[in-house]
Amino acid sequence: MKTRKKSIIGLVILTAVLFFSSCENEPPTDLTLTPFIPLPVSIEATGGEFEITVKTVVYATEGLEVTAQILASQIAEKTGIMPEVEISATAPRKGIYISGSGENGEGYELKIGKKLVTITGSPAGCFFGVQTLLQAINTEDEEGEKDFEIATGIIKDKPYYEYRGAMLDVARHFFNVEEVKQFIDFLAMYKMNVLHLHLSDDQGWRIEIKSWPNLTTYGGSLEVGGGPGGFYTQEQFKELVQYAADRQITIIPEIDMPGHTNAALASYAELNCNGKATELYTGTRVGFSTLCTDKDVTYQFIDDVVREISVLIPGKYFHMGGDESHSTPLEDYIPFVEKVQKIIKSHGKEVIGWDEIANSAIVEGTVVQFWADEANTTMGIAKGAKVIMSPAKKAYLDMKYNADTELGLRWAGLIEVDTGYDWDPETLSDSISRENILGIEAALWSETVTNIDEVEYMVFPRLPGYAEIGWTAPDKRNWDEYKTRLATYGKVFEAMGIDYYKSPLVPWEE
Ligand code: TNX
Repeated sequence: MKTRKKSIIGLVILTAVLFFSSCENEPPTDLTLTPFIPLPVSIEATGGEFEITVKTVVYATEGLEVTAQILASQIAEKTGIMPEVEISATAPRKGIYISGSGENGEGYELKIGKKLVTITGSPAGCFFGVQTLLQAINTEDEEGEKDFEIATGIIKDKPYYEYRGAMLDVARHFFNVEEVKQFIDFLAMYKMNVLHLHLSDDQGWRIEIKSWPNLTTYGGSLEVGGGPGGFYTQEQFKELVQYAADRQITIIPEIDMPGHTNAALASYAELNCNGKATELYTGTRVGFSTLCTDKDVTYQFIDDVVREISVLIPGKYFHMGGDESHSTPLEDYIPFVEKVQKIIKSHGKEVIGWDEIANSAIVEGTVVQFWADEANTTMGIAKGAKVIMSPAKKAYLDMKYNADTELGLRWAGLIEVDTGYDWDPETLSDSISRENILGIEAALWSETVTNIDEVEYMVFPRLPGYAEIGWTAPDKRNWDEYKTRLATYGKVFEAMGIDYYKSPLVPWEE
């Protein structure tokens, strides 16, 4: 009898222990512990839980339907629950409410209550708030569970830099519309707001120009390695611009000139100084091609190209390249860059160029993109230009992670995940300070990168780091803390089918 009693007491204790220890493993209800990337300005936890269930509805004020739809389908992807979307001018009692504030800017407020989640901000702010909310959903519930928790609290947030971009080189290897959309999705997840498309180079011309059709039919036919290239029709390009705009991302088109132009020179004999078309090129050398800078037809050509592309984009910038024009004498390069800036301005756009363009006079509004040469960049600043920070040694997504990385180049160095994250645009160079900097852009050149799986490998996990440099104030960033947040994203990447580099420097969660 005694022993039976004892064993019953034992059982009760054991059950209690199991119960409480299983509670310890419950998802945290402390919002400050959620590993957001990029890190928001402020997070206040209120200790409760909001649950996403099959009854959850996403409400939005007029004009934010697309953002609401994107939130609903992302929730569905994460949880299997597809919320309904409804337009509502007033706050509901429960559910998720995306509420346009009528303000400008990119800031937002995200209030997570037990019954109601509210995101308030401009259209851009609301979209970024949606990304924060998505990262807060706990999907680590036990098998078969139907509800998904979000810790309650209040997040107030806004970006540090206005320009937070990535570049994709679609010229060396072509990436089709679906692949570019996937790339856009990656940027959107981390609140990046610019996609710079490198649309022309020696190896290929990738956007339809109706007044110069050979550019694509012939000049776009190949890519590095000799495989079939490709190009976007203007309709397809518009589709990409819209897809990006729905995600608060501006597409900046780059037509690289006067160098990096072999695809154009092969397509039209008259663009060459000797009047003879070149051969198509599928190697990876740079610096051998140049437009003929003293022919009138060259400027007619540029005017047509800029005009046709400018009407396809709502954004204010047009990128003229200008890098590595080693075959253009400097005395020709300088007036060329001046003339092209004026052409671009005449079509209502502001100019961006790689840092070499600072050798020329700088038209008001022109932006210099720092990639290699500090002296050029400093010269550009002295001439009144703002700067986009893309230092190759830190922000080139085509650099190898380590000596064993199969893909990528290494001319600017190896870029491990910590090297890519642990730097500050405003202290990198003594002569470039905060007031000169528009923002940051990470560049993926595609000499060695041939398909979206390879893009994923080079981009993840470095991309979230560049996004955080763009969004989060430098005094709130540090590698040792960041790596523990990044560590939780291995599972996210896996769930998304993203093939990423499992850096040994990151304590990946199993
Ligand atoms: C330099 S960065 C280039 C590109 C190459 C890249 C490879 C820049 C403005 N020019 O033409 O693709 O290096 O890393």
